[in-house]
Amino acid sequence: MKLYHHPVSTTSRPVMLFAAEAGIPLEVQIIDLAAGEQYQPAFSAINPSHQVPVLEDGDFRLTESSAILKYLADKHGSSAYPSDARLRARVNERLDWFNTGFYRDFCYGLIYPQIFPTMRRADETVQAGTIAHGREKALGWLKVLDEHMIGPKQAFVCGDAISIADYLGSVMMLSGECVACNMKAFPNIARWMNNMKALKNWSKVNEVFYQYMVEPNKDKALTAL
Ligand SMILES: N[C@@H](CCC(=O)N[C@@H](CS)C(=O)NCC(=O)O)C(=O)O
Repeated sequence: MKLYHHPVSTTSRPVMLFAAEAGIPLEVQIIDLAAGEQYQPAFSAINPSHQVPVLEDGDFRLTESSAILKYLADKHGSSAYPSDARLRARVNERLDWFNTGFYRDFCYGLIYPQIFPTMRRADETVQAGTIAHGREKALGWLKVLDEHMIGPKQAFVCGDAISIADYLGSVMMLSGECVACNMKAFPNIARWMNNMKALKNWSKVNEVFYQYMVEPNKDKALTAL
């Protein structure tokens, strides 16, 4: 199987991490997003949405990080995507929760407009409003995640067993380090993130993210939580 990805991409790293942890061999091809390779004809033919990740399994092509995680987990009979209907529905619920409101407000609202020049709003008032709105909404989502989804007892977002929702959600959560988010107010999230950071392949998969997204921003006065 082949994965088109980018080592910094928030939606590619969960797939890379899960595949590495589950021992799923992937041939990988980096699409240089910074150089606009996703808009070149060769990749546009692979994904007309111009986004990574994309998985190819023979003549079967699949986009969307959540769909790819489910497919890989199913294909390998991984316990990270249980077959029991209710357990699976819970994992799907968490995946959708991370991928919609949380990702939109935490990453695209609070963080990305501050660290990606292309996502910065041209008008300063609009920029400030976008960040303030994203921050306020993200605080609400984080409270739900901390108190209701993880809570004081669970190790992971669906219970004590790791699931593919943890892979997707933790990589999104890690984006908070770009603006130096302090997780003191969210002790259960902090504990969960430590569980994820203890995975054997965590550091290797997130190495380039730290190099290109955390390091260059660390001395800037950015809005965090
Ligand atoms: N919903 C998609 C989102 C994928 C996505 O946003 N990919 C970004 C990188 S994190 C991308 O390829 N961006 C390139 C572009 O939009 O130009 C998924 O979950 O896979």
